[in-house]
Amino acid sequence: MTLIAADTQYLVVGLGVTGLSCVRYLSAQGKLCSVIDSRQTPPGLDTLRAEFPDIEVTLGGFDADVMIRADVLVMSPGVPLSTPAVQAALANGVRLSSDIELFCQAHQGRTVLITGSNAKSTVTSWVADVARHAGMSHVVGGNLGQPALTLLDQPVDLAILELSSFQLELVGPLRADVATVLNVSEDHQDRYPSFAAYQQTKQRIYFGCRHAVFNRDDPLTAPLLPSGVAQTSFGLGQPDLKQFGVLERDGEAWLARGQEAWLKASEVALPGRHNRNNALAVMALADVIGLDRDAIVASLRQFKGLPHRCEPVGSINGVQFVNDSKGTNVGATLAAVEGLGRDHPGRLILLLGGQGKGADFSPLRGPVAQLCKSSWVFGQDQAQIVAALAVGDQGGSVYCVETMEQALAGAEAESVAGDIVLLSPACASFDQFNDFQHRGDVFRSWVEARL
Ligand code: UMA
Ligand code: ADP
Repeated sequence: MTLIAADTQYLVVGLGVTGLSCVRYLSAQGKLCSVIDSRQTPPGLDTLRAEFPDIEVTLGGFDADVMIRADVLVMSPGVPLSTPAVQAALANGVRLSSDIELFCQAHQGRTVLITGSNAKSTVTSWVADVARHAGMSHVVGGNLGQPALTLLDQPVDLAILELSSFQLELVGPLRADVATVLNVSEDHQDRYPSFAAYQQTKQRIYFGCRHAVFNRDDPLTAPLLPSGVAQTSFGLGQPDLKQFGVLERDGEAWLARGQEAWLKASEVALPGRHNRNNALAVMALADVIGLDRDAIVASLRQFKGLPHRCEPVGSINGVQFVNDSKGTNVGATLAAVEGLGRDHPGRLILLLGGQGKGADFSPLRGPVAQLCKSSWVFGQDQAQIVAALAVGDQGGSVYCVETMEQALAGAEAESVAGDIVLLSPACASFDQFNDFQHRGDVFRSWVEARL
């Protein structure tokens, strides 16, 4: 427990939605706070000036002298810890905090914290759906949607937070009732000195937790915790006692807790084998937090998922079109290709490309060659992707086009009934679109115009 003096000076670093939520929270608590942002006109400035005309704001750069004068820096996730002025403040004994730490200190109910390189938003929303089925009052947010501190406005039994690695850089023990790392694969390598540093940041979610849930198929998610902290695992193999996994019964795959078969894998509403893994994570998290089995099973049968995550958007002449625009890194696209492709080998037509964020695309080569009929590559980092996919003469054709619409037209012309055209770009969208939602919306509109 850290004792905070009444005259502690908080400096909110960054004025996006997180920074504004921090100012509102700290001011409501009667704390002294000021704001700094590296931009001249950050997004929340007008609102801040209208609501808090007396708050001191430093703009246009991170001034180390201003940071050093504070007692606590409340960091926004978009500002890296490596920022020189932040490092200078740290060296001068200034403490770092974040909205997530403040939330976890203030929230009175139970907390589920969820991180991972992929599937965070899906699993977070899915656990919230189970809570809804169970009739438990809950809030959901964090990296997904509402900044954490805004969730304190409604007192509830359960808070379900999605946390990014950025939000985990700055936190002390979060004391979650249940915490999980769903999976770890390469992402945000522009922010971290190494993959190990990124993976270790994800591990911080487990600090001080009462119960850790991890993916036993992905060793990087296993908690490095003192013995005595309860742990539950999920994975696609047969589960041990009280663990979550898949059982074979009469030739059918069942999702199970130990030897208790809860429902047939084929009954899960979300398509794709990767969503079996996500369903098992949801079962484990919801069970550990005390939500009842009937509510869990009802949600698994009905939850339709979020837009832009392997979302079926329509069929044209028996060809299904699937929008996975949120597949913005190699790990996500691998999951989508294997998740949908294993049940339809040779029927996938993959559309990918955009800004590759310096990623290594070579892990896609084997699965794409094995499972995809062809790949249509567009966007800024087309050359790197094509170089990674088009090696040797195994697998389907790889086509280069300029735009996603050209890729769609080519894929439609090539497809026959029973095929699946999958947009899962493995890249950020900003070279040709506003964001991943815009890219997914363009994909969907193209399909809908032909229905
Ligand atoms: N920035 C500056 N100078 C500053 C402060 C910020 O240039 O002084 C820039 C950052 O580099 C960043 C942008 O402003 O590009 C936004 O940063 P921020 O920390 O102000 O962000 P918020 O608006 O508070 O939104 C953040 C999350 N954004 C980031 O982590 C970059 C949102 O996640 C999150 O929904 C929100 O808090 C509420 O919790 C977005 C995101 O892209 C969706 N997350 C990444 C991801 O999912 O991969 C991690
Ligand atoms: P996040 O919030 O972590 O970005 P989302 O739920 O938004 O996660 O899903 C992002 C992408 O992750 C999806 O488009 C899908 O391709 C991929 N994905 C879904 N489930 C998994 C999984 N179990 N492992 C890896 N990738 C996955």
